[in-house]
Amino acid sequence: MWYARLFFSVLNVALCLVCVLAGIENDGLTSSHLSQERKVALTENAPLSLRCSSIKGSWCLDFHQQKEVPWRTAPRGAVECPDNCNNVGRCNYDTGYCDCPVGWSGPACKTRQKRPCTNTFRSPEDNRTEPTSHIGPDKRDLNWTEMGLTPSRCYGICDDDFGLCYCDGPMGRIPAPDDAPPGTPPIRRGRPLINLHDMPNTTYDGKPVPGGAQPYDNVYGPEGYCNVTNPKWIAGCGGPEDLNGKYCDEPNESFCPGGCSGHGTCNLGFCKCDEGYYGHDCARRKAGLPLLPSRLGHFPWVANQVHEPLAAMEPVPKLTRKRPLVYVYDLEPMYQSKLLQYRLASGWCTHRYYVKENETRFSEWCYGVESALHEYLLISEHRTFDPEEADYFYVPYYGTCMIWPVLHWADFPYFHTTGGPRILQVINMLVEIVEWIDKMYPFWRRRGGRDHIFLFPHDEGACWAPNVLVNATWLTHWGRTDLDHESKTSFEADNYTKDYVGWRQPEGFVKLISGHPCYDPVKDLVVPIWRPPQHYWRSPLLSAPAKPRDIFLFFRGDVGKRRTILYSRGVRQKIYKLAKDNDWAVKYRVLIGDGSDVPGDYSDMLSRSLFCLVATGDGWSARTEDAVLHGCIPVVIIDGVHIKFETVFNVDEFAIRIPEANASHILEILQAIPEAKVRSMQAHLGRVWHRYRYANLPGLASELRRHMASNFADPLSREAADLSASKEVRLPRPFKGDPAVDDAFATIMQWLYSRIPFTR
Ligand SMILES: *[C@@H]1O[C@H](CO)[C@@H](O)[C@H](O)[C@H]1NC(C)=O
Ligand SMILES: *[C@@H]1O[C@H](CO)[C@@H](O)[C@H](O)[C@H]1NC(C)=O
Ligand SMILES: *[C@@H]1O[C@H](CO)[C@@H](O)[C@H](O)[C@H]1NC(C)=O
Ligand SMILES: *[C@@H]1O[C@H](CO)[C@@H](O)[C@H](O)[C@H]1NC(C)=O
Ligand SMILES: *[C@@H]1O[C@H](CO)[C@@H](O)[C@H](O)[C@H]1NC(C)=O
Ligand SMILES: *[C@@H]1O[C@H](CO)[C@@H](O)[C@H](O)[C@H]1NC(C)=O
Ligand SMILES: *[C@@H]1O[C@H](CO)[C@@H](O)[C@H](O)[C@H]1NC(C)=O
Ligand SMILES: *[C@@H]1O[C@H](CO)[C@@H](O)[C@H](O)[C@H]1NC(C)=O
Ligand SMILES: CC(=O)N[C@H]1CO[C@H](CO)[C@@H](O)[C@@H]1O
Repeated sequence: MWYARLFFSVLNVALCLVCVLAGIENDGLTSSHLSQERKVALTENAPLSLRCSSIKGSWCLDFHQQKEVPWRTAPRGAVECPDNCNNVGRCNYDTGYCDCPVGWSGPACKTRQKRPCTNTFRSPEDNRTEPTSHIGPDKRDLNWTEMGLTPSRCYGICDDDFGLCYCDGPMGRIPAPDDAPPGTPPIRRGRPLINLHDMPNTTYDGKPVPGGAQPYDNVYGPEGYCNVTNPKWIAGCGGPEDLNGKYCDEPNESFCPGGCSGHGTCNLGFCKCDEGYYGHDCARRKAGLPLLPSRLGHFPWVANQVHEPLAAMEPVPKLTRKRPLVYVYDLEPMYQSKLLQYRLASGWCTHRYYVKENETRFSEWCYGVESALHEYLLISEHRTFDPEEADYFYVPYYGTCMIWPVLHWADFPYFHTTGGPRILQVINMLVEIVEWIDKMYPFWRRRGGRDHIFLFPHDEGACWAPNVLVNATWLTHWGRTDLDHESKTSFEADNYTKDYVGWRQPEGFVKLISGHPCYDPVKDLVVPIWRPPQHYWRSPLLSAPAKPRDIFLFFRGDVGKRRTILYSRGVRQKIYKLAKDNDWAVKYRVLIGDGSDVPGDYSDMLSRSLFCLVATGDGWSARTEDAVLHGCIPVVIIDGVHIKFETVFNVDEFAIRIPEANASHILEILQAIPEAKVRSMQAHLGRVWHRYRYANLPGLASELRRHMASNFADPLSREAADLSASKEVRLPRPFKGDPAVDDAFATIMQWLYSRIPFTR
């Protein structure tokens, strides 16, 4: 078998490189269409035959050949808000609505909205709207030693707007006086104490504190973290993104989508706009006022991640532009920016975050598309501020952010109930959002909601989308197609099939969400998962030296060792066991297992793999992306579910599908695939792989170019170049082209263009 020969040749590569070359040549690899691959680099100016190759349907050509529309200057509002939003909120001059930051709510941001640092684990039936606070008027916990292990317990001074704990004492927090004007910053911010493992395990007099982990003195002793400038022990600084430095007491930049456009200041996700600027990214200018230059240039560490929103520019940047035009709602902050403020853990909820020295990191947060797509749209040429010319309305709610680092951290926020599965929070949030949009704007009903876009990045995607959204356009990670679906998660807190009856929803929630499939291949799109550049840094897609694909079949990840059989529909477990019991690693170079079974650099191993297993986890699997981004042929064992972009590419040209019932035959099925077919699949992968990555935000693109340059400088690259100059072809070929061209976002926009007529 040719792959076995290849494998053994590679083992002997040092001895007999020629064997490899000869072996491959003999396999008749010089098919002429393959040798035409990627002679031309992929750039904005590349011919459409290249840019639109390997595509299903005409969406790509249609997009490029459309008649562009005139680019008009943005309309500007001048509707005043009540009482200037109490000088603490942000007035939306289109609607006269006050957007309030944490700590405040109500029509003029005059109502206090507390988030005390306790988690009392209220009974789900407790329908009081105000949490019962155990925080005294001096912001100290009244009885913290008695409450046991809860995430936001404070053993210092509580910031009860954010629900964030700080040190007491000399390095501690001094809140603003009670009678200070709204929004007054604390007298001293202090060092944060947010991790449970930073909590002392005794009181000062030795009484044990359940759940505490640190000796009292580390925190509050004579050389304690909260007591002296240079403590002998340092608490972790992974909390609020805007605190950095060795002792976590130096303020720093934090993520706001679009970086507040250079017309506002970011407060952990909420933009406080400069006078006369408005909108959640401060992009808009009140009518009658002159435009001011964006201040982004004063903050190079922000300016290298985003640029000024093109839609706000006057004069307009170009005479015409391409559709689709997308209006991004300024949502009530509770559905978006307040959730960022409540998350209190950098790297969560966002695709990028700032670390020491204002440096940017791209996050491993697997739901990162939530903030990434949002930020893309804010600065995209497709954005419009004019709802009348908009083809689509994007609703930038942060549902996965709510589920993960916000929910159950403290007593607030909740959506109607504290009980039930955690996805119920997002279900209720979405129902509320539609009511809110419908009250604030006339656009929801105008086209039956069809031109509204909602993103569903959670594990089982839009399976639990409330019925009120059925007409809308869904972008999801989970392409399950059956109508009568049941949740297949192994994680009870995400089980959307098990009903929950609370006092606000005496009829349960299941009837709110049932009757629609998880995804409709006609109106919805399965979009790639966020993968940061470092995740595929050794891929030939980033010009890394193309290596022989000496791993026949690869999977590294959770193989269900500590899971129920529901996990992965049993597929990962089954194949793992087969591989282990039958010694596939040694016999066939099949590497399946978790990190302890299969150690090594993940990106490097994917680059060396011929086939890569794609099986579910609790819902979607990011393995399609991992495979495609490394030029490895995805082997999909997920029945009845579309993989990412299945409706826009002929995925059968570059992916293998095996029925779940046949999972145990995986080896023989793959071994039986003729070599020519494998080569052809690899060649097809080479034409689409760049569309599976998010690469065209300014900071992302430069990070990717940096990886490409350093990979290219790798001495091995020269060896690879020599090899490809010879007859050997290591497919897919290393990528030649610009990361900014035709990435996942561009692909989504191009597809959306083709859908416009159907939303009318
Ligand atoms: C809370 O629930 C009780 C019944 O459990 C009900 O009598 C009461 O009116 C509810 N309170 C509010 C504020 O809705
Ligand atoms: C906490 O302390 C307050 C005030 O001392 C007391 O009223 C309350 O019962 C205590 N709660 C618990 C759960 O110990
Ligand atoms: C450390 O700070 C706490 C809180 O202010 C204080 O009670 C304690 O006396 C201080 N300990 C030392 C050794 O300075
Ligand atoms: C507190 O933690 C320290 C270090 O982990 C440990 O040595 C000590 O025994 C703990 N004290 C209590 C009361 O648990
Ligand atoms: C970080 O931000 C501050 C501005 O507040 C600036 O003075 C400093 O130079 C920045 N540091 C770097 C490394 O960019
Ligand atoms: C969906 O669209 C249909 C047809 O326009 C309309 O009758 C229906 O009310 C819409 N459903 C929802 C939930 O908006
Ligand atoms: C989800 O709920 C359904 C209906 O109650 C049940 O049959 C199924 O076993 C549940 N799944 C999990 C993982 O708990
Ligand atoms: C399962 O695999 C075997 C070969 O391994 C093949 O003969 C059979 O047709 C496959 N069944 C399905 C449903 O694909
Ligand atoms: C904007 C801001 O406050 N930046 C700070 C980030 O952190 C560095 C040191 O950690 C400070 O020097 C900057 O002023």
